[in-house]
Amino acid sequence: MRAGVFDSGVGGLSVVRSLLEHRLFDEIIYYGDTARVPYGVKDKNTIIRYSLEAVEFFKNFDIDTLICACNSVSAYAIPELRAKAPFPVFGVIEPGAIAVHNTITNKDAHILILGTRATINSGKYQHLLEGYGFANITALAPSLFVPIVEEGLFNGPILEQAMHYYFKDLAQAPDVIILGCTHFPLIKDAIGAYFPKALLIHSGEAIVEHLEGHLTLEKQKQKTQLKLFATENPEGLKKVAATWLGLEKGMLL
Ligand code: DGN
Repeated sequence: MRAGVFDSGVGGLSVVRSLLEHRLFDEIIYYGDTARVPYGVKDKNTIIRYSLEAVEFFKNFDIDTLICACNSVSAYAIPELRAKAPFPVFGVIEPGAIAVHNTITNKDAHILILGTRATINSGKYQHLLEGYGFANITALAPSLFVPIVEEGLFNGPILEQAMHYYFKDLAQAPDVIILGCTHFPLIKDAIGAYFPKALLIHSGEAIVEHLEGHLTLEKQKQKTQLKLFATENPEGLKKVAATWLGLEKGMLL
């Protein structure tokens, strides 16, 4: 099976990492819109327009399914993409909310959603979680985390200060944290150390579980082959992939 993975930039590689670990696909075609990142500060219509262009890109490949790794895309564009795409399309928000629903039985648990401004303003996570009966929800858009991750500062004083800046006014420590942005799984250890009692929900792991329930997938014996495309600076994307994914020889096509 061949999957397409779409993201606004390099961040979606955090989802690819989970897909590689679980060996769900023979091949993954990754398309990062690095020329127009970030999507998280753009409005709904722009995000939909850019995402439809990604569908056109993937029509050139014989993919069996498209995974939108980007939470901002998942927040706004899934119905439009499903209407236009000749392959099944999955976003990461619904799987993330389902993962909370399946794991947490206490409806009073304090759930902290972290995402881009677009994701948080869409209210999509909040709406789904409220539908599952959760009432104690806080949604935050810690925008500075994105450039901090892109600088490779996965721990240390700058990240510590940023976490303090965003988290210091929380009235209650969270029981669950949704890492609702492609970049945040890369700083999950630091966020987990800040809130040691919280359960962290990672989009990559949540989508793997969701896909296993929705597609007929057989665990591949061979390692997944990866093809990387970017709308700007594909070499930069390959470099980040080498660091984030720990790619072995022969995996990159
Ligand atoms: N990929 C985006 C997301 O998950 O919402 C984060 C990067 C961005 O476009 N701001």
